[in-house]
This record gives sequence, C-alpha cells and structure tokens, in this order.
Amino acid sequence: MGRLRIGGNVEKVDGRELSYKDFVERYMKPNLPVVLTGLMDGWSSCADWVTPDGLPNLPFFSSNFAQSIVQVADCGKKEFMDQKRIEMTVKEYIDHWLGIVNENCVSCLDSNKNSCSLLYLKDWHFVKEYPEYDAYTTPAFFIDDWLNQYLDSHFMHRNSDRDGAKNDVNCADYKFVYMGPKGTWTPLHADVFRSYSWSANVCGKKLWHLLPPSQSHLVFDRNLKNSVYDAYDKVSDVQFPDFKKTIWLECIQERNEIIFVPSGWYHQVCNLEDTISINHNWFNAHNLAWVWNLLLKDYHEAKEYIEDIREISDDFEGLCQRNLAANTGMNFYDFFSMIKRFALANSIQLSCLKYERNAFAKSTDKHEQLVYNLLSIQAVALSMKPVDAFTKENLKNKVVENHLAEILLEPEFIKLSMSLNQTYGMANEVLEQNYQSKMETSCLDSQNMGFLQDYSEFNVCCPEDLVKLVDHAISDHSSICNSCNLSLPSDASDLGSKLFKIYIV
Ligand SMILES: O=C(O)CCC(=O)C(=O)O
Ligand SMILES: [Fe+2]
Repeated sequence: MGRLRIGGNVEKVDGRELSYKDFVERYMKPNLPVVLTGLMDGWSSCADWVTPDGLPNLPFFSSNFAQSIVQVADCGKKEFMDQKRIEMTVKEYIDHWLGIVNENCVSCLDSNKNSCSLLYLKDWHFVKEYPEYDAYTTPAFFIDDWLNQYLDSHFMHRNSDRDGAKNDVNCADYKFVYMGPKGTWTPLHADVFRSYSWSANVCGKKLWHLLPPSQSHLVFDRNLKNSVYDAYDKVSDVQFPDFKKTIWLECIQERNEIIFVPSGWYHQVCNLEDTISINHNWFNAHNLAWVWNLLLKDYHEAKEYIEDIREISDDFEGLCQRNLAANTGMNFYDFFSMIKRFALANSIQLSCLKYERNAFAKSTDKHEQLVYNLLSIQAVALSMKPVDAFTKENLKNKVVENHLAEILLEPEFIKLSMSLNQTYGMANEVLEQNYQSKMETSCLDSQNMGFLQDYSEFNVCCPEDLVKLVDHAISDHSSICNSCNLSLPSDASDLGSKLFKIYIV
C-alpha cells in the first residue's frame, strides 16, 4: 500500500442542501463521483442492523434472516478475475464471522493477504427477498433507475437458456446488501453494464480508490485482455506496463455516507472496519450510451472468440448473443426490447401531457426529462443501426413483440409505465392520477384513446424503427410545444448524442 498515486479526494456534499437538478448537472451528467451525507435518517437498517456502539448487529441477522442463502467471497482466493465465491446461509456466515473475531487476520491493505481467508457477504438481493421489511428508502437522486424499474416488471433473456431463472432471486435485480469484517475487500473493477452505483454505509468505514475512465486503458495488460486484480498489491511492470501512470481519487467513506460511483470508473474498495452497506447499480438516459458501448465491445469479443466455428454453426449470431448474455448479463435483444419499452413508455407520457390543461405550466421539468430520455434512446438506436446483429435476417425470430399494440396491453408494460410516471411525475399528483386512469382505461379499450392508438400502429422490429418512433413522439410533442409557447431547439431533429433542452420562449 502507499504505491498508488493519489490526485485528490472525492468531494463530500450535504445531500439535504443539493437539489436534484444540481446533482444531475454537477455529478450525473459530467460522470463525476461524490459522497452525499445526511440522506439516511430514519432508515430501519440504520437502527436495526447496528449496535449502540456502532458495530454490525450480527445477532439481529442470525435471528431474522438466518436461512437466507447468500454469496460469500473468500477475500484470500482469486478465481478468474474475481474472488472465489461460495454459498452459505446467513446463519453460517455470521457464525463464521463471530468465530474469526479473535483470530488475527491480515487486512486488505496487507500485501500478504493471500494467507487470510476473510469472508465477505456480497450481492445479497435483500429487498427482493424481504420486500415487507422496509430496510431503507432510495434517495431521490437515484430513483431514475431504468435497470431496476425494468427488472421489477420484466425478465432478461426471455428466449434464452436462462428462461428458467424467473424464480431465482439472484437474477432479479441489482439492489444489494454487502457485509464483512474489517479487512474484507473488493478487487479492482468497473461495474456491471458500466452502470452507475450508489453505496450507503449503514455502519463501518470503507476506503475507496477510483480511477477516471480516461485512465481505464492504463490498468490493462499489453493485449488489453486482463486488468489489474489488486491495485494495492505489487503490480507487475512487465505485465501491466502503464499501471504506474495511474492517478487515483481517494475516499474514506464513513457511516451514514453514500458514495455515487459514476459509469466506467475502475474502483477498489476495502472495509477499514466491520461494515454493512447497501448498494444499487442503475442506468438511465445519462449513461445509456455507456451500457450500449460495453455491450458492443463485449459482443465483438464474444464473436471473435468463436469465429473459427462460424462455418459449422447453424445460427452463429444466436450463439454470439447467448455468449454475450452469459458473460455480460444481457444481450442485444434484451437491451433492444428494454429500450423499445422505455421509448414507448416515455412517448405515451409525453402524449398524455397534451391532454392536460395547463400541464405545461406545471411540469416543464417532466417534459424536459421525457424528451431527454427519448433523445438518448434515439442516439443509441442510431448507433445500433449498422450492427450486423440488427439486420432483418439476423433479427428474424429474435425480438418477439414487434407490434407496439401487443406491448401496450402487456401487464408488465403497464407496470413499467406507472413506475416511470411515478419517477418523473411525483411533483404533480393530479396529472399522475389522470394518467393512471387513462392507462387503466386504455387496457380495457385502447380504441378510445387516440394517443395510444397512434402508437399501436407502429411496428418496431429494428433500431431504425425505434428512431422513427422517437421522431414521431418528438415531432408530435414539438407541435404541442408551439401552441404552448415552448419549443425544441432548432437542431433537435438532428437527434445526435448532444445535450438537449426545451427552451421556454
Ligand atoms: O463495497 C464494496 O466492497 C464494493 C462496492 C462496489 O464496488 C460498488 O458499489 O460499486
Ligand atoms: Fe463496484
């Protein structure tokens, strides 16, 4: 330890004095980390999971969640690019933890940590397993979460080998509890899907080292295949010649503090005390392009890996997609199905607003958000267009529901739309109720709802169709804007990946 070059510390801000808009402008859009304080008051987890002296209340876990089966990482054993994982019950885990209290285990900052077998409980889908136990409230800064919103109503890999995973809590969301004694740690990584993460310390203290994405290439070996596993260990100059050039942000995260980890930042984390944390991974319009770019990169790698069996494979593209889903967690078709539904849900909400008198006066922010979302989906769809996997031939039988009329009537889609409306419409309850009744009516009788009928005529088979859908929603919207003294910027039809805003004229 001590070998990392530190360029600065992660900024700490009182979350109660920060508006959502400021959070977006200062951290989410520019993709910069921050620690937010003051946002965990009243969480049951902060009361129930912590003893009066600020230590993890381990007996509480043994008494209330004993039989849960959890993933535990052995911090002393490397397996591929992660720590070796084992499964055990919470009771077994807590018993092990209590058993090591008197042992002298070396810490994560010790370069000789292989001799230690500290166990770290990770990726526990706690909310999924105990929905009735209200452990915490997701802070408003993090609720624009398409990943968990989608997974609350839909499943990934609908047509793949993993279809049977529907009842498997371990595949169901990206909302986790982590707990481990002092010295447990997480190896250097960038998060799943290159999503954002937030991580809240219910008790204990974590040391974070974060590397900006502009330096990601420096942690890879000469072949750009493997990345450094343990940034605190002696890193071979021969294998990783550029690692010595890295400059890190450091952060000591105390109890009751929440860190926001932006997209694509490599990070390594070490528990400086016995620690319990809650974390979510998520993405939205601001980092959707990161997710797509990672999928594209992993797709090319998956393809290259099996290139030599292309000739003998009946469905080479299908095989690439199965491998992509297995390695990355979703494939192109999962992603396309997902963004198609978000495009539709956002378009409907936008249309819905035109039926509201004075809606513009009340919810300019909501309009801006919906348009921003649609434009970010369109920008991604545009970059999907030239990709092989999305040719008509390759798409045959891959994307199931092409007619939006079918999607509009899916109960899962209605649930998704409602939850989207809640996310953006919280400030406008009247609008929300009206919208809700419209959606409910529409399920029974979509013919009567002009704006829904509009979309039900669309057929979205490929990225190009998605681009058109967004064009339709936006142009419809911009005509309304004109009559309400709102307008889109003149280059909105360009629909690139630029930043966009609705200007009040
Ligand atoms: O707390 C940890 O050990 C790791 C957390 C993490 O990597 C994250 O929140 O992205
Ligand atoms: Fe992470």
